[in-house]
Amino acid sequence: APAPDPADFLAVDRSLTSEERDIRDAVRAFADAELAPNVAEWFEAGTIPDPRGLAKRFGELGVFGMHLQGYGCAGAGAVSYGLACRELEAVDSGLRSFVSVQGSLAMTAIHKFGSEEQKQEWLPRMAAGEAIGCFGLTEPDSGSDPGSMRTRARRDGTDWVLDGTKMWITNGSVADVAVVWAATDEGIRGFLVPAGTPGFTANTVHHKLSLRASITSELVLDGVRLPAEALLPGSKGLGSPLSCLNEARFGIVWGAAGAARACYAAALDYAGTREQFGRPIGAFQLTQRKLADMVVDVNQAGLTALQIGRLKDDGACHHNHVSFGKFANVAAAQRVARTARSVHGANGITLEYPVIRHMVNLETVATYEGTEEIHALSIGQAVTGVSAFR
Ligand code: TGC
Ligand code: FAD
Repeated sequence: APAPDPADFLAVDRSLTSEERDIRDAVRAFADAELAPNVAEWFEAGTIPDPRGLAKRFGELGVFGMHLQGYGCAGAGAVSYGLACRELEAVDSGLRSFVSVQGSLAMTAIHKFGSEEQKQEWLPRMAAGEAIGCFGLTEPDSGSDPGSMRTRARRDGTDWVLDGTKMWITNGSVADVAVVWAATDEGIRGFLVPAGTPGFTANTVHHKLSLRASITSELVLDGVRLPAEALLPGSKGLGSPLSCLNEARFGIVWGAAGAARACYAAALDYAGTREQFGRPIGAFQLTQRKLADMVVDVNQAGLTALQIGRLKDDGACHHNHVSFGKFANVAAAQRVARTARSVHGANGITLEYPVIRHMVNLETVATYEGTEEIHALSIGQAVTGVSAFR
């Protein structure tokens, strides 16, 4: 048998179909050509300078809502979508987030719970990147416990009136439409709030030290009056937004494996060229131990992602499987990023190398879409049958 390939130690690529490999290669080529050369600059600037232009390019690539059927979406399998997320997050978690929020959150909410008119109005344009969506669930006082939200939607005749504040909303200030979750007399329901609706404002969050190549916003809803058609008619209860989160969390399972792979690859490269004490640092036993730890984490994360992807393609993926993957793979990526940074010495704290950018991004990735603790509790509940959330 051939010796292991350092870039794919367990030869996991053998388990992919040729269609899956084609999608992976197309996204990787796009990422190498259009994202990787610019991302450090965007991160340093603390924004994506041309989000509309980038959205169009992602639309042309076909990654927005690529796992959805119809309405201009690609209808790809779960593993294919996961591979796309892995390639994007190998460049930067903020870029995978752009795609996750558009496709897995905003488009998925419309696809699952929208009326036919809402789907026709938004999904084809969002798939093409001509319209940007955001997903407003979190509030200043309601993060891990979204059921405690204070944003309220009340009926006034046939209209709805929304009041409240959403916080930490990716792409909120550049979105054409916000999917806003609000408490009603009938439980939590989703609403489509187009940008420019009177009483609706979005303010960009500044001074982030993580996920800087991503736009994060506060959404303020002050007596926002919406017609009856703004309600997502199929949405009912907290389970509706949570079912969208499963889709985005699935992308993170793969994406974290991509960030880990990129950090390991950078460290392997650096260890082979950087010399101290007259030898490449990769020749020292302690560095080899770091490389061994990293290659194990990267490959185990890849296997975890693939298994969860295969379960999803078979219709056998429970949301606790996704919690397992998010919990395991983000922690693995954090270990790898930190170790890779140490291999780079002083160079590892600069934007010349990708490692510290991934390392600080992963602080966000461990927090959003359910913190490490929330997913630990989901797994704990799954194995004991006892909820320890409250
Ligand atoms: P609980 O009583 O357990 O559940 C309420 C209803 O929802 C059902 N359910 C789920 N359904 C689908 N998928 C899931 N993952 C589900 N988890 C629960 C549940 O069966 C129940 O249904 P029913 O019919 O019995 O009513 O609710 P709880 O209030 O105890 O909360 C459970 C908890 C803590 C797990 C949940 O609230 C949670 O996941 N908290 C974390 C919040 C979170 O992840 N926020 C993310 C915001 S979006 C974001 O971060 C975007 S980042 C950008 C990017 O993705 O790149
Ligand atoms: P809290 O819930 O206040 O948690 C604080 C700490 O307490 C954490 O360590 C947590 O694990 C712990 N904790 C809470 N409850 C328990 C418990 N029961 N047991 C043990 N420990 C517990 N949200 C959106 O809706 N849309 C977006 O597009 C979006 N994008 C984001 C982008 C960025 C850059 C960031 C940072 C966040 C984004 N979020 C978004 C919000 C994100 O989902 C929340 O930050 C996350 O759910 C955690 O909520 P919180 O920050 O309020 O922390």
